[in-house]
Amino acid sequence: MAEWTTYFEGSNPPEKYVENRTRIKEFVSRHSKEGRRLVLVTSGGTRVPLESRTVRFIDNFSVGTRGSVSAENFLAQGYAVIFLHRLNSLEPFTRHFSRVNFLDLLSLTITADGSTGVQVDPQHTSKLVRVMERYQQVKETDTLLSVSFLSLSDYLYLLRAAAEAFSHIGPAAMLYLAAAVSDFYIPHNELPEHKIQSANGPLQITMQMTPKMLSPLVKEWAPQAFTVSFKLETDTSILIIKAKQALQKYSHQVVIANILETRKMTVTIVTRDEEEVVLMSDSELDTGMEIEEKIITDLVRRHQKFCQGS
Ligand code: 9Z3
Repeated sequence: MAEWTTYFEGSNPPEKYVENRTRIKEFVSRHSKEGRRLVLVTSGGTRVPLESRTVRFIDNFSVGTRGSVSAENFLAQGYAVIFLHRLNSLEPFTRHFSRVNFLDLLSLTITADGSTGVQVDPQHTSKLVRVMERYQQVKETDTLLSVSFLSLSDYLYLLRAAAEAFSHIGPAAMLYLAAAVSDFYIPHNELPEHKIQSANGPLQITMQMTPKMLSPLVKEWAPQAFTVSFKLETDTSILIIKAKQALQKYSHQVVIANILETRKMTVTIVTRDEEEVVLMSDSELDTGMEIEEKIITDLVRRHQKFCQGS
């Protein structure tokens, strides 16, 4: 039996799995009938529990900037977006105010008859208007479906559900896998039920390898889709080699290679035939431009070609 089948058999689906799978299917079918391209954007880090009634867990650095900014850019390019993200990580539109206390955006007003109200503080109005205009349009067209995950297994179940929903729409679907997914986990049946006791002394754990889900995703779940994965490294000397190895191993369309510390300044878009370096200049960064705008413009062009060629 394939590693990934064993993984799903040994773990439980997340809460509200059936409802979320139905929401995803309906979203895909509605937008594909309306002639829109669709993209699944995965975002944020997966949590790996150390106990089944989880007190402690292993997590990672990802905050969901890449995914949430990319989702906004896909929406701006006319895509319908399924945003599969880590609970409480950054989300499209609200991310612009994630570090702001929302009460500081408002000020109290007192009218002539003495009644009290609130209004947006003038210094924040123009930014709020810019974000609201885009958000409002997305709400009206209902082009953004947000689904959250917490643990690694939640993520993998929902990834499979979304990829399978895409299997009906062929090359019009893109998978953009920016979530930082743990390579290691402890199988459900090996987890202690209760909180691990420090009285037992130093903790030693053995973790299993997470099955590489890109393999069934490309071969079985959504074989006709345009699939983009990310390769993250901290050692520049192995980054491109690893990205190329991934392309060879899984035979999907694109790997975006990035280094932890420089990921907002530069990435390399790696395909079978070329490596394209995307670079942000200091002046672009100073104006608040984000690298995802360039990445998504490039991918939309490649996806267009892919659809025409299929
Ligand atoms: C990425 O490489 C993303 O660009 C980041 C974005 C996670 C670095 P942030 O959320 O960070 O904006 O803070 N994602 C994929 C990372 C990953 O786990 N890739 C696997 C690997 O490198 C392949 S699936 O082996």
